[in-house]
Amino acid sequence: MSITCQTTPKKDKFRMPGEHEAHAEMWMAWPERTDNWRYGGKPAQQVFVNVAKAIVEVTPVTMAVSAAQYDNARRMLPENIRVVEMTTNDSWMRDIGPSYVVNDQGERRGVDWEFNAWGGLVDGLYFPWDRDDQVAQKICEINRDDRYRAPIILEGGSIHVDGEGTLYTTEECLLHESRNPDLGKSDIEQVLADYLNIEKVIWIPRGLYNDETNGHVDNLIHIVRPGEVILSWCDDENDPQYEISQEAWRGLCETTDAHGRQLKIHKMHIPGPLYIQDDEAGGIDICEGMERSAGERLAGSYANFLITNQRIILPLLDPAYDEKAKALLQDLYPGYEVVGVDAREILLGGGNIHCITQQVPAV
Ligand code: KQY
Repeated sequence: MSITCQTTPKKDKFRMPGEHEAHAEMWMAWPERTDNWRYGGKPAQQVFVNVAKAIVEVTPVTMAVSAAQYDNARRMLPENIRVVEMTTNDSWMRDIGPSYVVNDQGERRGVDWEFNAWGGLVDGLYFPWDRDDQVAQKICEINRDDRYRAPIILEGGSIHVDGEGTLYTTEECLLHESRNPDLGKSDIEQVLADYLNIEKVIWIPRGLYNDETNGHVDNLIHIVRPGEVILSWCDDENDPQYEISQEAWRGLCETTDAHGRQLKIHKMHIPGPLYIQDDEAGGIDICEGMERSAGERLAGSYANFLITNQRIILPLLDPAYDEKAKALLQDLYPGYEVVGVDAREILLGGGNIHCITQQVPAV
């Protein structure tokens, strides 16, 4: 049974744990949307398999798959990955799955945000998005977890929490006219405090350059541990990312977290710059919302990695920077295993490994 709670996590003393805390399970969704993934999602499906395999060695994985793709996915995925039939509009589980909260009594509940495909009718990426909006509820039902339906439009990739009261986000996304135009900064902070039980929001002005999500924070930074973050960096003054990273750096240097800690910031150079190549622009259906032409700048970032049960799944995106990114993570996470997965195909769909996964915390 899964009850829809009429209270809030804060009232009920639930909090959202940090990604570095223990996970019971990981959810993903199978790519097949022909206007987002080239060649009917066939190349992307293989990469999703690779990501799932890298995760399942440390955390059980469930893949949500359409009826049409069930046989194919079941055949492509190893038997230790659970495949469940579920209708979705696309495959960005970070954004459509529940943000889980936990309490000190070992209970877990899902927070189910409203979803409008990154901007609804203003600048959303596709229409309709109703099946995606149902995914968090369906996962809570399958997991027998109670659920809160939160009263704002929000995607999981637009927030990072440290589990100790601090939430990071970008103004570009959460204050965008296409999300919650009737709410101001303090209204949004109040909803985040009520539904995730955080005490402080750190607002970063902008997300990664040319990110079609309106600047999701999970493409710009990652929390290493409370009080410590990785920031996507760019040394080239002529690259538009340069000023975005400088601005984020200045803001993060000047602020403190919910515990009054000054932040330790680690710079992680972005790959590339990366662009859609001629041969990568073929095999994809036309769509009004998503720009997939040759020459389009890709929002590539190593910060879009996933932490799960002492393992880091790192997107490999550029031989010129991959090893440096891996070495930095190895250094920052002693005792963790850093596993790289070639992730360009996910990037061509507009996101990366963090965006296609959603953890269920262990309780
Ligand atoms: O960054 C994410 N969390 C999702 C990216 C969505 C891209 C849709 N084409």
